[in-house]
Amino acid sequence: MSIQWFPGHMKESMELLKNSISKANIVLEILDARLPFSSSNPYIENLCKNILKIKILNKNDIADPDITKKWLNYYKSIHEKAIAISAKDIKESKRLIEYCQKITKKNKAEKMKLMVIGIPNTGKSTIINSIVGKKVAKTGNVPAITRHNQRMATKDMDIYDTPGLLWPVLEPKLRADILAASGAIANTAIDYNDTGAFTLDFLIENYPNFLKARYKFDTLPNKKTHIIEKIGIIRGCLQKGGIIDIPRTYEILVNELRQGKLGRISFEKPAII
Ligand SMILES: Nc1nc2c(ncn2[C@@H]2O[C@H](COP(=O)(O)OP(=O)(O)OP(=O)(O)O)[C@@H](O)[C@H]2O)c(=O)[nH]1
Ligand SMILES: [Mg+2]
Repeated sequence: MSIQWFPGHMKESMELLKNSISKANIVLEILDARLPFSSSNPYIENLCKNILKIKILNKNDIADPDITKKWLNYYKSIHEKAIAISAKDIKESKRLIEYCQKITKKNKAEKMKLMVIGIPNTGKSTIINSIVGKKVAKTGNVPAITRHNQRMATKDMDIYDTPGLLWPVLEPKLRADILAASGAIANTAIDYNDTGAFTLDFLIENYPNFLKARYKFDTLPNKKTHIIEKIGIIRGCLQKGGIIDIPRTYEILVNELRQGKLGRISFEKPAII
């Protein structure tokens, strides 16, 4: 089943962003460090052609550290400014601001005007709270928490929070599957049987030891159905008559992966390293 999610507020916000982006002297494009390519909105790339833009690989604490290093090397090789952080750590936001100051040191007199943009649920509002040092923006672990632009001012800078933006057609399917598994797409637009099956295949292929450790397998069964059934039993997903509730089990698996409970994983590597 194809996944599509482009609610009305995103269309409006994209229009608004086109008109307001010039207020910024630095755009912080907040990516999910586990999926730097898939979480980069192609429309945003186009909007920022004439503005200083920094790619922020956030949620680095739950991304595969070796792969994040490869992404940073890749961006360096194509002369794209990028930094990996974990916004929940205030020290990391300080490092981000120092990085912005270093890049713009020629215009120190000019107040920094940061526009924080990206797809849903990548941690835009969390980064702002961390920079400002108090909870000025609403956050949450589901996508589309921020619905309107919001300006925050400190003595050194203006920061604009913006709603997470996807694009009208999520293609190819692999990209939509990665976005869904990461938590960028609303639950209502996802079939957990599909997203869970994608997630399980991905883990079997790329992080089998994480699966083994988390769900206590001595060896991973060859059959995928046996793996998901055991996870279902461990997590108590049983219906009447002892039947395992597979969709519920897939949902739990996806949520545990999203929270980093299986370990630090990345969905994609740069094409050229
Ligand atoms: N592990 C981890 N979680 C993070 C990090 N930054 C943010 N989060 C979590 O990610 C979820 C989304 O954070 P938000 O700041 O609301 O994300 P957003 O990009 O503003 O989301 P929208 O407004 O919906 O577009 C929350 O549960 C945060 O606690 C991080 O660096 N590491
Ligand atoms: Mg937000």
